[in-house]
Amino acid sequence: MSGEARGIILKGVGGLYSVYSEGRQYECRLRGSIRLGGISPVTGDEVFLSVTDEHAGTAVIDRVAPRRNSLVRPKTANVDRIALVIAAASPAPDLLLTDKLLVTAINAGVEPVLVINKADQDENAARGIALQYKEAVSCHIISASGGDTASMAAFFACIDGMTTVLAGQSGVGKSTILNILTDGAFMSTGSISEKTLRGRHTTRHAELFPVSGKYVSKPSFVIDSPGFSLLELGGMEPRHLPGCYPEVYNYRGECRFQDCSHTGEPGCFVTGLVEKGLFPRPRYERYVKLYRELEEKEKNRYRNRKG
Ligand SMILES: Nc1nc2c(ncn2[C@@H]2O[C@H](COP(=O)(O)OP(=O)(O)OP(=O)(O)O)[C@@H](O)[C@H]2O)c(=O)[nH]1
Ligand SMILES: [Mg+2]
Ligand SMILES: [Zn+2]
Repeated sequence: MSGEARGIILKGVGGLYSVYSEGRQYECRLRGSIRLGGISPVTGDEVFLSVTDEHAGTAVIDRVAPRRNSLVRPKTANVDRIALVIAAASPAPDLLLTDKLLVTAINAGVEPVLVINKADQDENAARGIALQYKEAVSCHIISASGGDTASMAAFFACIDGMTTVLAGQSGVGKSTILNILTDGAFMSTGSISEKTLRGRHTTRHAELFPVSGKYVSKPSFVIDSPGFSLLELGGMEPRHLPGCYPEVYNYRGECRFQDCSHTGEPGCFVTGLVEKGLFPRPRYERYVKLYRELEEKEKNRYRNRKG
């Protein structure tokens, strides 16, 4: 290979990037100029590289191609889908975190799917969660450790031909899902996870894997990512929140006030839906909570600017 080649970042750890390009993997560093420019490539980024040693498989990343989209958490770029994975019962599902992840996905233009894993723990709880999100996102109830099922096949069919990032709390089964999709090829290498003191494997870095085999018919990629339990909605303005709730923006224009925040104004169509039991109350209450949080943050930003 000579001149500049195109590749995709599989993972980046401590300034060293693994890049897949033209059928092989290169270990790369960044050219100083990008480092200085403040752009740090992330998993899923398309990059241009110059090979420094073909035999050793080393190269330098010259620049990062413009991104189609990017997510702050998990830190990735150019993904088609984000699969938000939660467990039916354990670890206890954090639905506020799930809501925030949905908001960030929709805001970034990435299509979310909700995967409720570990249905074997509590099938009823899984169904109850799915009901809350019925109008918000497509939902799959699976049991990754329970083998081949129709629901698993339905989930895999919706990520066929896509680049999908698996995201969610630690221990919900993201790596287990990746492992099924890759026939165990990656888990066994131990490269993606580390054993914790309690003997569990926990993922340390976002890493992209090609997927092929019986579950997908087209070239597909999956990014496994470390679990997390905290997420900030960043500098989002409260007025942008309704646009990130399908069950709210599907009814835009129906409220008495055009700029209705749907948090208690008179003549609000959305709260009417809640009263009639058509918008699940717990999800609506979390919406109001997030709205108030964003309002508070906006006030603080304003105060800081003034002071
Ligand atoms: N009961 C049950 N356990 C499961 C299921 N899927 C995965 N597990 C178990 O849940 C534990 C955690 O699974 P992982 O795949 O490592 O979870 P993870 O989301 O990758 O966790 P992090 O890497 O820490 O973010 C493992 O012991 C799995 O065997 C399931 O469907 N049912
Ligand atoms: Mg993992
Ligand atoms: Zn309203």
